[in-house]
Amino acid sequence: MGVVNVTPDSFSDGGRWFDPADAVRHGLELVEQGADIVDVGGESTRPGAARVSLEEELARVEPVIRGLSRQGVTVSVDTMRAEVARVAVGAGASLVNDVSGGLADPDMPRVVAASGVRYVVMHWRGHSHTMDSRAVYGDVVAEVREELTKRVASVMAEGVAESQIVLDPGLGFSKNPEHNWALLARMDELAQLGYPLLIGASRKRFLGRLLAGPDGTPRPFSGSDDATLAVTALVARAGAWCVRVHDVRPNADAVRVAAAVQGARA
Ligand code: PMM
Repeated sequence: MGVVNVTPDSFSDGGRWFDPADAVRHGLELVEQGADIVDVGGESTRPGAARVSLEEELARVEPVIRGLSRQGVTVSVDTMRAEVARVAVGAGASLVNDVSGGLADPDMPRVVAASGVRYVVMHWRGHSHTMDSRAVYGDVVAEVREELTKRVASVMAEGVAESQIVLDPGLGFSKNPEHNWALLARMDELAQLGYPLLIGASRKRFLGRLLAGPDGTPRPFSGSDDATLAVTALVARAGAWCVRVHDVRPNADAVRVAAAVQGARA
């Protein structure tokens, strides 16, 4: 999954694809580089980010989703809003990527259920301005598992089918670096829930912290693409269904390597 953030302020690629025509062009480039899905988002989820209005979010994503879908691209919409998901599916999106797992907008599960598209339920504990203060766990993997299980039960009670659901531990969302590493190390325990897993590590702060210089200054996100690639290789080998990344070509190659290694076991 390649990322197109149609925002002026996203953590890692904010402002670069803010014009719809540029965003569509970038999405097509990502497909050319090996993306199976292009994830289009109009609201930044970086820590501390302010929310955008519904109208603004729709104006950002709708033309890009329509433009990419028209060209045969499999499009995902990265949104917490049911109305944006509804319009996006109408414009051709075939996956709803909800970083709140249905918590931010109570109408989301019903809209997803009615649309029949795949639904990424990410582990989430609150909006950007509060999420860092909620990074408190005893056993992060057990708690993320438990909270995701509750979300699954809740969205299924609203009509979402089991076959629509993809789970995501939400790296960096109410998680500090040690939480993210534990979730990656014990991904098998998340896989035991029985749903496909999506992992979004690309250019996140915990990679920059790991790669900090001798004085402790975190490596800027632009220098963490090789570390992203290492995560991709590891999680693809461990059975992840999808990785959400900004720099598609090397990550698509890593996924193919992991598939070849897995295939050679048979
Ligand atoms: N991370 C971001 C945005 N959307 N969606 C899913 N499913 N999983 C993630 O980890 C995720 C996401 C934030 O990343 P960006 O602002 O750098 O694109």
